[in-house]
Amino acid sequence: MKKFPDMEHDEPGKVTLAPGKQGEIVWQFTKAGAVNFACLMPGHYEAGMKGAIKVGRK
Ligand SMILES: [Cu+2]
Repeated sequence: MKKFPDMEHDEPGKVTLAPGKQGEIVWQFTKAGAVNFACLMPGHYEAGMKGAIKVGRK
């Protein structure tokens, strides 16, 4: 995923937090499969702020 330094995180599926703070987002998955996620702050993806979620079938 490419970086978007000026991106604002005002969408419900995204959040931007100050260091040490906590927040919450809710993602609802409607299909089975793999979902990759990552931080879009410059350099964070490269530093490992990324992950994957495996969504199983009901
Ligand atoms: Cu980050």
